[in-house]
Amino acid sequence: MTQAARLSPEALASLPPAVARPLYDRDAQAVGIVHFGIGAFHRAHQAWYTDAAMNLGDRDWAITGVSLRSPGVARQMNPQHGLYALAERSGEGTRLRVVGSVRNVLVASEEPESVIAAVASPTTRVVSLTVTEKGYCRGETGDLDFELAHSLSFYYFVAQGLLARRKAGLPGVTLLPCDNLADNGAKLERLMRQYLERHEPDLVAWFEANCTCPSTMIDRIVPATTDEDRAMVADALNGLDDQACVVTEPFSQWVIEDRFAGPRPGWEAVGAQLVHEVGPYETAKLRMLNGAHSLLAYCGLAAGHACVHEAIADPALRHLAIRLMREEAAPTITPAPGQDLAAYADALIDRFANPALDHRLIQIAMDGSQKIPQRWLETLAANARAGRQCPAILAGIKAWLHHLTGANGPVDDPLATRLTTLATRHPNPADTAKAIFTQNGPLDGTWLPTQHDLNTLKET
Ligand code: CS2
Repeated sequence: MTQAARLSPEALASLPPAVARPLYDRDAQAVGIVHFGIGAFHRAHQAWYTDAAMNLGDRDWAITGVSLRSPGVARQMNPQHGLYALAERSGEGTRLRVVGSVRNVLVASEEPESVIAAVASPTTRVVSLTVTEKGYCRGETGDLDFELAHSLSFYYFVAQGLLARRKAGLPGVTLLPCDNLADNGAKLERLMRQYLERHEPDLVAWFEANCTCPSTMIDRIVPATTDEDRAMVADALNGLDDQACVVTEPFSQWVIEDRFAGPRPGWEAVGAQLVHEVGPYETAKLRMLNGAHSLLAYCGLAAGHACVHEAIADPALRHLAIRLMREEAAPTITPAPGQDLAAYADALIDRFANPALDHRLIQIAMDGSQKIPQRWLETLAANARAGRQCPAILAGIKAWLHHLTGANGPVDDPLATRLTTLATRHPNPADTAKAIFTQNGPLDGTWLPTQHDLNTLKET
């Protein structure tokens, strides 16, 4: 059998007319952005916004993607010169666009000097990150865990790149975190400073004077791409093989604190919101969307479902998700002007119900210890201060504790060993909760269960 040809710049002209494609001269664009963590989310979100901005005439914002360890994405994208198709899917059908903003992908473990050179390049003005919650290498106190941040973390490459920029008399960069952490800009700034204080103390003042870390709220549901997705895209591309394609929903949102160290793409012309204060959007998104997602993941798996759209069609789980969003999360959020949290909850239910996305619950269940604090514990703590109970989140916690016993297969979490040991040692979820959320426990700090909470967890 002959191998299908790969998607390539040469193939663009002969794609079916319904497939949108880059409207700019890709080769003529300088690299303006270096992005750490070029997974499916980045390709469906920031790279897509940047491509749209260049389609409107913005220039020189090509992206060099960096994978810290795995060569997988580089092997998918480099043979295609960075091109990939983005499929927006819903009950109404599929829309396809070939995105052209990614120039190349570097694998940091294989070519560290090229990564440093990319950060240090005069045309680079933005260094963005989607490294997942655990990629920030935070210890239990929220400070930088120097051991974790030591080998092959983005901190090293950014620090070396900034050193070279200072030496060459170049301006600083904007460090843009694109991960689901509360107050992600301030957190990144603090952690980066801690790294520099330890490893490059002479650079701290320069970093503070020349770089900024705006906070962002990023939102788009992006299931891991499957072989079926790749086959569907190949069909739509006249049989071309696209190893880097991504499948996502039509919706997307990006709210960015307008605090850049230098030039940036005109993302606001293509739907991003540049605002003074990201907090209300970020808090609503983390506590409502992501909070309900994690609830559906753990409770849905326990009920035998595989995907989000199946879990949300289950009346009991739908009721729990609505309760979490409307009655537990929303009352803890001070909305931004014009932000309607009840309408937001309704829109989220519709997005979860998208029948054309197979968003697997097990994908969301991953890394619970890194996600639960900003998704559930802050809501629990705020409600506790107001004397309110949170039965929906407690149902989620109970299902997470069950997940930690290995009920849904091996636990994928950086704290898996500690958590699974505690979960299997205590037969009763209330005792496991006490051990996990207590002082010096693995999730100490944000929320301490009351006796009433423990009784709720104990009930079957
Ligand atoms: C999900 C998120 O995997 C998860 O934990 O909750 O990735 C979610 O799909 C995105 O944040 C949506 O913007």
